[in-house]
Amino acid sequence: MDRTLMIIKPDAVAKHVIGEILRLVEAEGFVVRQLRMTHLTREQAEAFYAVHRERSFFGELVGFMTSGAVVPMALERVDAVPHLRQFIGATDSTKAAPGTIRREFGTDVQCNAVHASDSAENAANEIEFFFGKNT
Ligand code: FUP
Repeated sequence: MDRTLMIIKPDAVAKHVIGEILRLVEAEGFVVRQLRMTHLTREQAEAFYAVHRERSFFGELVGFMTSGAVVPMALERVDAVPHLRQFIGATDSTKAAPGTIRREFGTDVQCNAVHASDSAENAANEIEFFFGKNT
């Protein structure tokens, strides 16, 4: 079994679809190992997305991710990282495949409902970011 980190972003929290997203993720075979609700500070959002610091959209991304509560969770499944990436769909919700989480619940490239780790190494770091070591 592998673990990955998913975040339900402020747009999806504001749409009251936390439960719907969790239902779909659990039905897909993911087991929720850690979960909490938090409101990121600017410093936390900048640190989480530090790899994008030089990108033109960084300021807007940080503004969006701090605009409301988020729900990070550690999910476990066989092939968790690639499977969840496939299941959430492309970054831009308007281009994500029908049936994916981002297509169903997001609106565009910024308000795309969820984040999912893109590698096993990032998954471990991102789970530690929200839940500490030894999770
Ligand atoms: P992803 O791994 O699919 O979340 O996408 P990226 O790592 O490329 O981007 C991280 C986040 O930056 C996306 F979830 C949304 C945001 N973003 C924008 O707001 N504008 C862009 O043009 C690209 C990404």
